Amino acid sequence: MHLDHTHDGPAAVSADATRPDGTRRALRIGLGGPVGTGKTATVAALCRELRDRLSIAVVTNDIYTREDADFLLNNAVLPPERIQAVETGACPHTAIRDDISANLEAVEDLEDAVGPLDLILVESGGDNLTATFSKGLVDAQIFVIDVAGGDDIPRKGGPGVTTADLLVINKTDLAPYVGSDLEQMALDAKKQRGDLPVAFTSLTSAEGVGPVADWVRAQLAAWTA
Ligand SMILES: Nc1nc2c(ncn2[C@@H]2O[C@H](COP(=O)(O)OP(=O)(O)OP(=O)(O)O)[C@@H](O)[C@H]2O)c(=O)[nH]1
Ligand SMILES: [Mg+2]
Repeated sequence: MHLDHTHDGPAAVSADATRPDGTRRALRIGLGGPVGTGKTATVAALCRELRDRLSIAVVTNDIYTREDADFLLNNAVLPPERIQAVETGACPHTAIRDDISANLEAVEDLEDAVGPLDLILVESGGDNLTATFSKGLVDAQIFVIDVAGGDDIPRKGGPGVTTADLLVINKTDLAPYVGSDLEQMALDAKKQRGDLPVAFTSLTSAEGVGPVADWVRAQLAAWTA
């Protein structure tokens, strides 16, 4: 497992980095990626790892349900008032890229209701390799894939794999069972992403979400600098 630290600050520092009252708003980080790769599990683990030192809130996106928000609530990763669900009703990427109004409203509502916040995590509904967040919604984005989806996914590219500020390759514990070659995945990811960082994670292991949490802390340090 490794994390390449060559890329430090939020890729796009939005012009609207302050709230109407002049205070700095929370850093907004989006998590996207194909269905079932571990986005909600990553959000839950990040909340557990960071919540003692940071003021955090989460927005989840599901197509027809509040399944992911309910998972976070049932697992008590944050108090209920810090978790908001958006039901997209259509392909998830439309709500994070094309018409971001429902998600923007959710992040702004959270800042008003439980702010000041340091960090808002926005989880997209599971989608395909082309799904990315509008820079008007988030300041940085994480793309989560897993080893069980096939070790050729980094090679297949697409904007999530090639341009996300952090690529997470999750479920490394499953690699031996599905015949995925982690070294080849690392080489292919490097070829697609150049110096952009890649984190290999297994949320069932002791190290768990650590590399992603370190990256989030670095983003926050740059945001607040
Ligand atoms: N073995 C293993 N299972 C994992 C890991 N991370 C997540 N899972 C499991 O993978 C399944 C899907 O995880 P989720 O976090 O719900 O995935 P998701 O990307 O949020 O899924 P959608 O929101 O439906 O797209 C769950 O059963 C998790 O417990 C991991 O590192 N290793
Ligand atoms: Mg999810």
